[in-house]
Amino acid sequence: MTDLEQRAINTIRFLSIDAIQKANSGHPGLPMGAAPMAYVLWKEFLKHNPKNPVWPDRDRFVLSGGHGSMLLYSLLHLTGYDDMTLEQIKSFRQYGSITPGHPESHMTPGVEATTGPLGQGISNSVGMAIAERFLAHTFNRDNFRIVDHYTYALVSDGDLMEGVASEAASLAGHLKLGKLIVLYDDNKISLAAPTSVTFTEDVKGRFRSYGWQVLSVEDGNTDLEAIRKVLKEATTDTGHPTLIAVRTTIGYGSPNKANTSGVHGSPLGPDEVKATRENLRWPLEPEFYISDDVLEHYRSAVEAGKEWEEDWNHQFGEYKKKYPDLAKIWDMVWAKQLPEEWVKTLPVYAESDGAQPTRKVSGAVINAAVKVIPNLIGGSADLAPSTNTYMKDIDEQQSATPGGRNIRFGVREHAMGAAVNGMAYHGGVIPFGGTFLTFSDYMRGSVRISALASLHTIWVYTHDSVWLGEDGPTHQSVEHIAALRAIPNLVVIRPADANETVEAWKIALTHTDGPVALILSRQSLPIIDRNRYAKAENLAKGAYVLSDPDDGKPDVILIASGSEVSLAMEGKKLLDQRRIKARIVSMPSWELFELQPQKYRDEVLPPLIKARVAIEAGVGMGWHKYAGDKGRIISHERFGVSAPYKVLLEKFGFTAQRVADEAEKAIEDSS
Ligand SMILES: Cc1ncc(C[n+]2csc(CCOP(=O)(O)OP(=O)(O)O)c2C)c(N)n1
Ligand SMILES: [Mg+2]
Repeated sequence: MTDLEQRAINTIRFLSIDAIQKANSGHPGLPMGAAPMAYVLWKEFLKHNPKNPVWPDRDRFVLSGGHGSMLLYSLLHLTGYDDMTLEQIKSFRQYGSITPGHPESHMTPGVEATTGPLGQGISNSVGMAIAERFLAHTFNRDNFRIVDHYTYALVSDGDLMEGVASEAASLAGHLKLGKLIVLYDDNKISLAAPTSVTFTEDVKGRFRSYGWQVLSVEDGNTDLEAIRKVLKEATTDTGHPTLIAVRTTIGYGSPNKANTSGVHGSPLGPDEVKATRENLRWPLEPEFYISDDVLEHYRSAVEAGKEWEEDWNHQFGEYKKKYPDLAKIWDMVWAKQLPEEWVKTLPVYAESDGAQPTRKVSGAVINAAVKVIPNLIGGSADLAPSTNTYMKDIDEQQSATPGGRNIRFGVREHAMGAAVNGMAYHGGVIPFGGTFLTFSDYMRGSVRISALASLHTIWVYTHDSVWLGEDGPTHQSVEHIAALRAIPNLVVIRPADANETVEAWKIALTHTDGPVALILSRQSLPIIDRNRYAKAENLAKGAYVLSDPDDGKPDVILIASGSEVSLAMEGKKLLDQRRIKARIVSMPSWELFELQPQKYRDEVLPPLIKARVAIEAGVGMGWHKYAGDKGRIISHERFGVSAPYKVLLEKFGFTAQRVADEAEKAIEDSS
C-alpha cells in the first residue's frame, strides 16, 4: 500500500476516533478495522455523486453494522457530501446534528438506510437489489442502461447472527441477485465477547448453501490488493449474490485494545488515543486532522460523480427521444406520482354486492391498481391465497422473470419487512408486504424502522382479530392493533367494509412520507349502504359520523373500527327500540383522525357528550382517549379460543345486546 493510501485509511480511523472521543461515546472498533475495505470500495468501485446524493442510478452502500456510523460519516465528509461538514463530524451524537449515533436515512444525505438494529441493513440491501433488477428490467432497452448499479452492504458479526439476515440471504440466493455484494467485517469480536463463545458456525459454507458466491480476503488490515481483486470478481456478474468475508482486526492500530470487545463500543480514552496515534504514526495534534493531499485524493469522487451523472443525463436524454412513454413513466415514479385517473380504476361496492371480507376487497383493489400503477410491487410471506395479495396475470419476481411484480417472500416475515423497506429506500417502486396480523410481531423490527425512516411502505395485515376463528389463539390477534398504533408515524387503518377498504388503499398508495398498515378481516363484513349513510371517502379523516339521529342530538356515541362497525349498527337498532338516540362513529384510523383540526374532532366526538361506547375486537388499551372517563369499552383482553367465529362472538360478548346494554350504562354513568 502506498503512503498516501495508508494515510487516507488512517484519516477515516482518526476522524472516527476523535469524533467518538469528543462525544465521549460511540463505537470506534468497526471504523478502525473496516477502514481499508471501505477505502477501496469508495475510492475505486462505488459509483456515486456526492453533489447529488439522490441520483437514481448511484450504487447503494448500506452500513449494516450501523454502530460503526463514524465510518460512514467520515466517508461522506471526505468524498465531498456538502451537508457532512467537519462541524457535523465534530458534533457527532449531539442534539440537532446530522451525525446521530446510528445512521438515519431521513436525516443525513448520503445515508441510504437507517441501521443500527443488527440484521436490518443487510436485509434492506436485498430489497434494494430486487428494486434495482426490477427497474432495470422494466426500463432498460437496447443499449440504454438507465438502471445499472450495485448494492453494497458492509455487515458485522452481529448482522450475520441475526435471524433476519439468514432469511434475507436465503431469499437473495434463491432470487440470484447477482448485483448484491456484501462485505463481511469478519473480526471475530462482538459487543460482549469474542465470537468463539457464541458464533462458531461455518458462515461461508452457510452462504454457499444459500446459493451465494463466497470470496475471502485473508488480511483485510493491510492487503488492499486482495480487497481490490475480490471486489473486481464480485462486480463480474455471476448471477449470484456475493459475500466477501474480510478478515480484519477490530480497533486496528490501538496497541492495547485492538482485537478486544473493549474497543467495540467505547471511546479509546485519551491515553489510548495517544498510543494509537503513535502506533500508526499519526500527528498527535490537531484533532480531526485531514491532510490536503488526502482530502484531494478522496475529493476526486466529486469530479467522477459529476461525470457519471452527466453521462447518465446524456443517455437519458437520448432515451427520452427514443422511448418518450417509458421516460414519462420514469419521471412519474421518481416524482412519487401516480398515473392520472388511477382512482377511477378502483372498484366501488354496493350493498347488494353482499358481505365481503375486507382482505378480499383489498385483493381486488391491488389487482385493479397494479394494472395502472406500473411500479406497485409486493407479495406476502407464503400467504398469497389467504392475504389476497397475489396479482393475477402479473409475472412473478424470479431470476428468470426479473420484471415480475409478484414477490414470493417465502415464510420469512422479518426479511419481507426489511426487503420491502429496502425497496422503498431504493426508490422508484411502491412496495407492499402482507401476512396475518398476528405475525406482524415477527417483522416488527422492520415495521418500526419503516416508520422512523418515513418510508412509503404498505403493510397488508389480514385475519385481524379473534374472529379468524378455528386456527385458534396462536393466530388470533389480540394486542396487535394496539401494538402497531404504539409505533409513531405509522398510520394504522382498519376499514369497516368494502368501500372503506378501497379508501384505505387510496391512503396507502398516496401517503408517501410514512408507512401505512392495513388491518383487514378474514370474515365477511356487510357492505354499508352509502346512499343512506355517510360516504366512505370520510375514511381519510380517520373517523366520521356514519349515522346520526335526525335531530343531531345523540344520547350516546358508539365508536367502532373494522368489523365492529357493523356490530355497532346492530346495537343501534336495539337502542332505537329502546328509544335511545345513538350516533355511530366509524373510526378506522386514530392517526388520521389526530391530524384533523380540533374543530372537526369535536364535531365527531363532541366533548359534552360523555356517554360513549368504543368497540374493537382487541385489547382496549388506548381507547379510553376516545371513550372518555364516563365511556365504556367493549374489547377483548385475553387470548382467544379455537372455535367457529360465530360461537366466539357470543362467548366473547360481541353482541348487539351487549352493545345496547353498555350504551345504556354509559348514559347512566354520565348523567
Ligand atoms: C438487534 C440488535 N441487537 C443488539 C444490538 C446491540 N449491539 C450493537 S453492536 C452489537 C454486536 C457487536 O458485534 P459485531 O456486530 O461483531 O460488531 P463489532 O463489535 O465487530 O463492531 C450488539 C449486540 C443491536 N445494535 N441490534
Ligand atoms: Mg465483530
